[in-house]
Amino acid sequence: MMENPTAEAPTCLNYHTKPLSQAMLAFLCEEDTLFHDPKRLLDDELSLYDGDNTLKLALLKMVRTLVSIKNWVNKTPQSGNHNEHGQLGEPLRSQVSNCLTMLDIVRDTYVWEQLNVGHWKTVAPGWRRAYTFLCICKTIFMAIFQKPSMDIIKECDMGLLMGEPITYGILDNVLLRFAQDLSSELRVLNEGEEVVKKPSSLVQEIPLPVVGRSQCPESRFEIELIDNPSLEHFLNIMKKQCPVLISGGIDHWPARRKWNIEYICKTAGFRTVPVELGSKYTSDDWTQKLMRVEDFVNSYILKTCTNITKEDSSELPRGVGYIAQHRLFEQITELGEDIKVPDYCFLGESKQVETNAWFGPGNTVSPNHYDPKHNLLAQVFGAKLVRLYPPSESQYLRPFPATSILFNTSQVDLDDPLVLEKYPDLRHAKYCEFILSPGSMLYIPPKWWHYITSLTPSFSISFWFE
Ligand SMILES: O=C(O)CCC(=O)C(=O)O
Repeated sequence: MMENPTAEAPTCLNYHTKPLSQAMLAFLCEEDTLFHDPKRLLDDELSLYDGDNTLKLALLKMVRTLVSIKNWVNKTPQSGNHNEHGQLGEPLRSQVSNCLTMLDIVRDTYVWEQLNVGHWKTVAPGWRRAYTFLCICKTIFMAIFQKPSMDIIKECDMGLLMGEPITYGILDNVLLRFAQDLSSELRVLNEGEEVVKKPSSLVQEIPLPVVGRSQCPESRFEIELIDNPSLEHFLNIMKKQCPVLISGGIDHWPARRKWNIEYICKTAGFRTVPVELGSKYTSDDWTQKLMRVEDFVNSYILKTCTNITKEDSSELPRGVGYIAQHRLFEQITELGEDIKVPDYCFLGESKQVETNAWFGPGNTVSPNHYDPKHNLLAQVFGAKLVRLYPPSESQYLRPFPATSILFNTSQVDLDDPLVLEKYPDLRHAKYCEFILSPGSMLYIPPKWWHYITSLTPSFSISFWFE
C-alpha cells in the first residue's frame, strides 16, 4: 500500500512502510491544533457537555493515541512504540486496540444516544462534532490493523451522515477525504471483480405501465417547453411563477455522458447512504435504512429490472427503495464533479442552493406535495411522470393539517384508482402532466404541488433556491 507518493504528499511521512491511507497520513501530519493543544480544543468543545468527564477522558485518550501514531509514522524515537522495521510495536498496538474497544462504548452507545434523543435539530452541535471526531479516530485505528475495507469506509460515512453537517465542519472534510481515498484504494484491490451483479444491459429503460391516476382532460393544461432560455428570460419566468420544461440546460454536464447504474456503482458502490423503503412516504410501510449503494442497486434496482423466476422471487426486496432527497454530492464529491449548479439558481435573492439526489428504480412515488423554494429538477437518466397543480388549486388537494409533519402533502392519493369517486371535486383542479425525459430540466415555482413517479430506473437532481 501507499507505494506511489504524490508530489502533494506531506514530506514528513514515510509512505512506503505505513498501513494508513494517504489522506490519513496527511491528517496526522497537518492536524496541529488538536495534537499540540488537545486540551484547549477539547475544553472548548466540552463546555457544551457540562463538564462531561466520561467523554472528556475518552477524547483525550483518543488524541494521545493519535499523537503516538503520528510519532510512529514520523519515526520519531520519542514514541518508543515502533521497532526498527517500522512496524507497529506492541505497546502502541494494544493502545490502539483499547481505544477501539472504548469507541464501541463511548461512540456507539454514549454519544449515539445523545444524537438520537429528541429531534435531530435539537441535538447540541458539540455531540455531533464529538461523533465526527470519534469516527475519524475509529477509521484510523481500524486502518492500523486492516487493509482498506468497506467496513472502514462505512465508519467514514457514519461520521458524514450522523456527525457535524458536512458543509460547515472542518473535521468533516477529513472524513470526506478518507472515504475518497479508501474507496479508490479498495477499487484497485478489487480490480476485476464485478461491482454490480448484472451487465449494463439491465440499465436500459424499461417503461412501466402508468396506473390509477385520475385523468380530467377538461382541467388539463400544457406546460411550455423552452430551449436553453437566457438568464433574462428565465428571470421573467421566475417572476411569473410559471413552471417550464427546459431542454439543453444540462447537455454540458459530464454526468450526462458518464452516468449509468454501473458507473454510479463503480464510483459510489462502497459508500453508505440513507435509503427510503416503502411505496411512498405517506404509506404505513415507509421507513429509512442506511445501506451501501451497491447493495441498494443490487436489491432495489437490478432485481426489479430482471425477469425474476419463481425460484428467485423469495430474493425480491419488499417494496420500493429510493435514495431520495439526499445531499449525495456533499458526501460523494467525485459524483458532484460531474454536475454543475445551473446559473438560473443564482437569480434568486440568496446565493445558497440546496442540491439533492433522487436515485431509484422505476415506480418510485413522491406523493403530491409542495415546497417553499424555487426548484430546478434535472433529469440525468431515466424518465419520470410529473403532475403539477398551481397553488390556487390547494382547496381540491386537501393538505394534511397545518400541525402535521405532512402539512405540505396532499391527502388525495393520486395513485388510488377510486380517487375521483372519493374526491369528486378533484376534477375541477387545474393541472398539467408530462414526462420528464433524460436531459430535461423542470422548473417548479415555490408552492406548486408536484406528484412525481419514475417510469424507469432514474437519476434526478433537484436544486432548491430562493
Ligand atoms: O423526483 C422525485 O421523486 C421528487 C422530487 C421532488 O419532490 C423535488 O425535487 O422537490
